[in-house]
Amino acid sequence: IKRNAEDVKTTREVKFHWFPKKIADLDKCHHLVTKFDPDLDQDHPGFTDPAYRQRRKMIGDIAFRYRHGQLIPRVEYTEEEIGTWREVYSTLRDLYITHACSEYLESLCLLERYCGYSPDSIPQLEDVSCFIKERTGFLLRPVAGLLSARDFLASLAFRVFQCTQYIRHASSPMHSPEPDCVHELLGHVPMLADRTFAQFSQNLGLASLGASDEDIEKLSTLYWFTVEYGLCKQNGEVRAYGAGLLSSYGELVHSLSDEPETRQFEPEAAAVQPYQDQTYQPVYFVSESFSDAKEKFRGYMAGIKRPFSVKFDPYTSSVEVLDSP
Ligand code: HBI
Ligand code: FE
Repeated sequence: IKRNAEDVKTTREVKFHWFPKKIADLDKCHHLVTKFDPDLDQDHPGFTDPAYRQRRKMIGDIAFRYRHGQLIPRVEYTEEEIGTWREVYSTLRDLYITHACSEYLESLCLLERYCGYSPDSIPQLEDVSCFIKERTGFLLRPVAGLLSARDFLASLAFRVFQCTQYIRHASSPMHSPEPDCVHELLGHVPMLADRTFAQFSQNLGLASLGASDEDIEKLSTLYWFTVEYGLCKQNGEVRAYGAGLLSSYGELVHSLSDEPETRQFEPEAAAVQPYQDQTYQPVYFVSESFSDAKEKFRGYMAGIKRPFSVKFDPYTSSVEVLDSP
């Protein structure tokens, strides 16, 4: 039987969290977490810089006004902002050759050739969104800061990646406590242009729709150890594919040194592994390949209980909610 999720209440009164059913519903998935916000986090490099905070707010307002289907407004970045981008880009670019996985390197070359990626300008979200749409169907939409895990994961179900548009503080080009456009554009975007990785990301998102708070916590931890800090094997070597690694010089070097512990990727273990959001990870999970990670996740998913199942309809970019058999 097909029905609206609002109607899904059995005699046992199974309740579950609201979730978006169609891509335009993502306009309602905008709940921010203030943990690393420069207005509140005293350790944020921009905390004592009112001009930075105002600029970040101005760029964030674009995201608050944005509605699905609109063009993403362009930002005219300042010389100082472009300087920050240039410094990170040129430093990381050299390291990618030896540290990034082949899927990442391939996409980055395409982004450089066809999408204006270079040390000299910060790519515009609208242009990048058009590019990855053609590769994997993923779209970008602007977001004003760190989003709640539930809202963030829900957008992945619709092949939408919520992307910050402001850049980190100039005093700290190699690190940002919160996501910024360097992290999104250099960390996430090249991977979202890979078909298998895109499918894996969407599956994580679909698993999150209407999930319990405990399951959201597990999926978000899984996301952390794969999409953000994942390593994978390639031609007998270990390479990085996680966006948190590919956008941080220090941790990218650390992750492939012999300092941290590495374990074979198992979703059951990665979903409950305690993680670090203040310093480098002491443990990383290594996947055999993206297909292998995707298959293992499929197995893990089968164990997540929901009183319904969801099916994505790519023609309408909406989810059908179905009774569990
Ligand atoms: N919000 N803007 C933004 N960018 C992210 O990468 C992000 C997020 N919220 C949560 C999140 N990532 C993950 O750590 C998981 O909790 C899903
Ligand atoms: Fe991220």
